[in-house]
Amino acid sequence: MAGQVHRTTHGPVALLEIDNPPVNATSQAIRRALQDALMRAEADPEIEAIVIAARGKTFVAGGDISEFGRKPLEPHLPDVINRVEESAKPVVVAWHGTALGGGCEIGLAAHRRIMARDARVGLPEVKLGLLPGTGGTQRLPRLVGLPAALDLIATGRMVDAREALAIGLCDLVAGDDLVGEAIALAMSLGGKLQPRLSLRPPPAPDAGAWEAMVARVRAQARGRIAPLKAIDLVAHAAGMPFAQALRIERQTFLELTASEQSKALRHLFFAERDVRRVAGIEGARALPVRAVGIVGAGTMGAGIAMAFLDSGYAVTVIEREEAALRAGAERIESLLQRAAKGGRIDAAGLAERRARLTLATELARLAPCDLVIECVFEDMALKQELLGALESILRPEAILATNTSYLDIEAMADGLARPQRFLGLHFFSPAHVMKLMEIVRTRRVSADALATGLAVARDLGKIAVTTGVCEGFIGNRILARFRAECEFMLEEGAMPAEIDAAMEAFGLAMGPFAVQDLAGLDIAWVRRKRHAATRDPAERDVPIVDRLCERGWFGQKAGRGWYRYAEGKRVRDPDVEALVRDHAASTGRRPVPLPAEAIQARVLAAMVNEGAKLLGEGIAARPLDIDVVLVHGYGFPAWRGGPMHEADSRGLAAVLATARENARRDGRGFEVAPLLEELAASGRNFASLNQREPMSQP
Ligand code: 3H9
Repeated sequence: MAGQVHRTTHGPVALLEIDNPPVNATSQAIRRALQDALMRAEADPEIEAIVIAARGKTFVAGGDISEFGRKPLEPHLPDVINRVEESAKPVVVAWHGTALGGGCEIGLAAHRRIMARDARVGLPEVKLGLLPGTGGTQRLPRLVGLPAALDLIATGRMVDAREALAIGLCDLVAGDDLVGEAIALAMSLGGKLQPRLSLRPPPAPDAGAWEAMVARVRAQARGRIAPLKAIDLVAHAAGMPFAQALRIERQTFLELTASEQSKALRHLFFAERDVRRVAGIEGARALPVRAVGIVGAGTMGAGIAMAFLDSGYAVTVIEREEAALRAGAERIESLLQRAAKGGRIDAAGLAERRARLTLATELARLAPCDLVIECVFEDMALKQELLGALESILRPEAILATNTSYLDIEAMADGLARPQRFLGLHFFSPAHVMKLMEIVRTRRVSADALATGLAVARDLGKIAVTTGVCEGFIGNRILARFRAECEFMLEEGAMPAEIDAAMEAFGLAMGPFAVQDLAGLDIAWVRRKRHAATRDPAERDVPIVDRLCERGWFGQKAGRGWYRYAEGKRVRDPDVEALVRDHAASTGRRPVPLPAEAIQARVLAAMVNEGAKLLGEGIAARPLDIDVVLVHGYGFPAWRGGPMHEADSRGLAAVLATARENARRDGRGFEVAPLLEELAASGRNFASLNQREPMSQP
């Protein structure tokens, strides 16, 4: 990134506008240009005050992430930012768009901050495994107090103009003319030397407020280093000279940029954006989508309807029977009510969403839709019949999609007259909350239809990963291996609680058995029974879950499953553990001790091996696609960057060794992926397959 700083003069005020598309990151060129412009303005006798603003859609969104981890280049941002504060002439910063990280810190060093009404400001470094490195941890507490500063720094959340004004983070919220008002504010300071924030002590916190915030941050850190370090740094603001604390902050920032956690989170940051680059859609044109139809108003259909309503689409929801339609309408209404109660939408937003929603029982009502998604029961014949009927109703250019999780989408496409307009849009439940979507690319789908799917996903604020067709696509296929590996360990001496504890220590929010209890074991049981006849007898299968289901132990809703549940707490169940032990003994396997690291390594190797197969089969285009799916759809810890990144950082030789042991022990389905062998043998890693070109985005 290059970039420049434009200077214009408005009476006695120099307006410095940072210009470095797309997000005005403080690249080396920007740092140098800003430093020069500040020095010149200070030296200019005609100038009494300075305004720093930015061109384009946002103020500075932070340091240039692509520079992190390399040798820092001069001038360093802390020096430029100190120069702002030390300026003999008042400096006003005008925030618009998203003033983040270094962009927020430039503002903190300025003598006044003015903000556009719709702007947001924050220090999101923690989301990259970092902390503010240019005074943010020291100046913010002096402005808003220690607990509020720790909250913002440790969560990385952005605040809007209203909140920023309320907590003292900005001095003024502008009307329609941000820059004009910033200039007027600068003029009003009369060229007088302004007090420096760094010389002001932070306000003393209310009793207990700091301790309460520290406790919250510790509880939410769950394996992440940066939030814990934030506690120490922010605390320094109260008890240490500014310059000394600033040196520690900088040192911490540099250490964190070199940490595995930050490398993983930065990998993920770019991966989340790279998934939009998809091969084969060069020159494709996305169909403009305004009206969306959804067939099936169960949990999934209702959630999808809500997602589209939230993003401004006209939504028509169809159910065959009146009773089912009423139930679906209630589901959507309760989602709307919940959003309103939680303050996410106001009364006008609620009314306006309701007005955009149509509920009907006749498929013909979908005729004007640009996109129709079927979310009916997972039954191939039912879906095929429905898709055929839809095709005869819709305009030829409209896009038809299925939300199936497991069924063969190619077989669905076979029955269609226009398979090129048909694709899979696999939402995750709850669909209006979960960020991830898998866009399933059939053999015959057109580039335009694919581009439409990607564009719609982006508009919904989703992170969409393109996948080929196979049972389970990327996510559920890996999940199946992950779960199977966990169940195998039950036959080898580990208890559900031990496996869950190991995986929670690895960073999953919930272990696999606790998750099954939450989701309900009965659904998986129905599937198991359906597949029983066709299951490959050579495949290793652990039937313990059948024993639980036969007893009605369907999980949390039944009060017991893999665990017992009493008063909302999960506790180990001696009956289940006896069942596990009996079954393990019946297999004739000798129990082996399975320490947490061994459990984690086996599970990771199973996931990575399956990921390598998906890559080899061309189902997943790049390792980064797999990482994004697992992190955003399956709770894989973001700070490990996803399974493929984690494999790279552990070293593929070690992962391969475990995958070989898995293959030897677990047999069919766990054969070592040729790609994993190949990469390890040639000393390469998965990152080497994450080429960014020649991919394009719609
Ligand atoms: C920091 O500031 C540390 C300091 O304390 C100390 C420094 C010494 N750098 O997300 P989008 C690219 S840490 C480089 O699609 P949106 C992005 O990759 C930083 N590149 O747009 C993408 O490229 P491409 C703290 C960046 O409108 C393009 O810009 N700041 C950076 O949906 C558009 O991005 C953050 O953590 C960057 N900082 O969202 C903010 N930011 O088109 C990180 C973006 O080639 N950024 N790019 O794929 C964001 O949260 C969002 O990008 C933002 C815009 C909300 C700004």
